[in-house]
Formats: sequence, C-alpha cells, structure tokens
Amino acid sequence: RGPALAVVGATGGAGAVLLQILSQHADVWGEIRLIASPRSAGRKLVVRGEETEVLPLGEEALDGADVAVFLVPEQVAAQWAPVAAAKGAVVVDTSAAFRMDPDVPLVVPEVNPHAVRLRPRGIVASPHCVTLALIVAVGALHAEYGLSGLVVSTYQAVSGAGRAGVETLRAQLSLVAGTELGTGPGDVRRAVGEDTGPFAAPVALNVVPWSGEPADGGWSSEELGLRAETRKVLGLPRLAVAATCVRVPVVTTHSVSVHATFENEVEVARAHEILATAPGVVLLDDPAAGEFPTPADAVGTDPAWVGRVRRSPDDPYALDLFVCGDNLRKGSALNAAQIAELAAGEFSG
Ligand code: 2RA
Repeated sequence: RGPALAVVGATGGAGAVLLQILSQHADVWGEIRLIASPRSAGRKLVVRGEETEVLPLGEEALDGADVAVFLVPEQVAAQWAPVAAAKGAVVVDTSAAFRMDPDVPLVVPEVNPHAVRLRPRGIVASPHCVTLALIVAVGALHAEYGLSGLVVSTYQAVSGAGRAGVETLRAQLSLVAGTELGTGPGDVRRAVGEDTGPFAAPVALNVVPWSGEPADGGWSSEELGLRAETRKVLGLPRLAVAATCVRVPVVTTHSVSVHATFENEVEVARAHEILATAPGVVLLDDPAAGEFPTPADAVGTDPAWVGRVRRSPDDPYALDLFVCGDNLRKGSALNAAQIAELAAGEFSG
C-alpha cells in the first residue's frame, strides 16, 4: 500500500482539478482522504473511481496522513498546515501562507525538485498561478543561459479570482453581447453597472491593469509576489524582475509576455531546442503559419505552451517570448500533485 494522502480543500475549484489529476496520474497512493470545511463535509466525491465521503477539517481528519495537500485560503493553511506537519505529514501548501518563509522550500518539480527534501517545518510551498505560468519555461532557459533579468506583463484569466471572477465575466459579457458598446468613454462601465465583482473595473470588452492588493511603490502584491517567488525558486536573490499584472476577459489560462535577459548571448534556434525538450513545456512557434500559444488552446492542458521566441534586435543577451498556462492545473492543483508525488517517492525508499 502507498502512502496515505489527505486532500484539504477537496470541494473547491482547485480541489476538483486535483481529484481529476489524481484519477489520471499513475496511482502512487494508498488511502486518499478528502477533507473540507465542516459546512462542505459529508458530501461524497469520486476519486480514482471510488465514491469518497468528505471529512470535516480537524485534528482527527489529519491523523495518519503521510502527505497532505492544502488547497485552501491562506488563513486556513496558516492554522492547519502546521498541525498536519506536527502529526508527521509532508505538507504541500498552495496558498501564500508560507511561500516566503525561509524554512519552507518553494518548489516547481521541473525546476528545483531537489528543494522538496529540505523542509525544516515539514511544509513545502507551491508558487502562485502567475509565477507558475512562466517559471517552467524561463527556468529551462535559465539552466542554459543564466537569467539576469525579467520584464513581464501578465494576461490573467478571471478564474484566478475564483468562481466569483468567472460569474462576473459571464454576467458582464451577457450585458454587452449584441451591443455597439466599447466605442465611447465609460460606455461599458455604465452598461455593466457599479458592481464589478472581484475586479477594480469592468473586465468584459476591457483589460484591468491590476491583480492582488496594493503594495509598496504602486506595485501590486501579485507583481511583487511574482518577483519574490521567481527569485526564490531559481535561487537568484538579486534577480531584477519588473511585472505588470493585467486581468483579461479569459475564463481560465494565464498568459505572460516575457522579456528575459541572460548572462550569455542567446540564439533562437538553441532556445527552441531547449524549450522543445524541456519537461512540462510545449513549443508552438510558427507565427507565419498562425501557430502560437493562446489561452483558448492551452486551457485544460498541463504544459506551459511557449511561442513568439525572438532575440531582441537591440540586445543579443535578451529573448522575448509568450507563454500560456492553465492557472487551475499547473497554476495550482497540478504543481501541488507533482510535489506530493515527489514526497510520495520518499516513502517508497
Ligand atoms: C489571480 N493569481 O489570478 C491570482 C490568484 N489566483 O487572481
């Protein structure tokens, strides 16, 4: 029998994706225990083809878990991840609660798998969905060329803001469908009304240059988080990162335009070879044939889709590229599942 896995947050959006992934991946687990808030407990969900009752989050539910994946809000993880770790579980947390804790490794299995073993608190953190959209491709290029700087703009799907984000977009799209809106200042805003849901402005027929909370210097928490997480995963504490996070009218899949500078001169042909062979990356780069990644094609898949690879005409040490990644799969549940599978390997000796 394999190690016992506890899934905390099994009834949420990312939880549903994780259960699907656990049913698709090679089965390395013994018991899989589903846990959620007391109000969601008692429901029955199917995992590995078996109907399983959801247990209420508490001390008892966590007893005996060898690995515990947390897909819950930050404050819930902050309270319960240490409890699970104290009981001997390897905890994989997808929230921001521990990402910057020096005693908690921040792991992307394709980039820094070794880091999973050094976990003084018994907790391993998974980066947030925007970092995960770009880090697998950028990490592969870093391994060859040595990354020295990043300037990125994100194009974030509304499901990054949960069900409320998706419902807001769909409601706003229904209000603007079949109209002539988007042609005069404030016309879309007046049509969708004051309530723009989790977003600071209308997202239908619009883009919103903001995601996260206000932080220092006019940056958003997500922009500074992307910078800090990329530095930590790549082990580059002084890496220059300038990020602009933008919300776009896409349901699921984040996209990122990347300007990356390196210590060594780059060649597009070699960058193509690296990306075409990098684990977790699919290269789709033939613009003349209309071939490049788009969210509509990448959604529901596991890889980071990379295209538009160009060497800067002004700097032989710089590459520009465009990457798409499903924010609910690799951006959350898949990365957590891959880290959990790394930890499960420790139990098989
Ligand atoms: C967002 N990255 O897209 C944030 C959290 N998932 O809203």
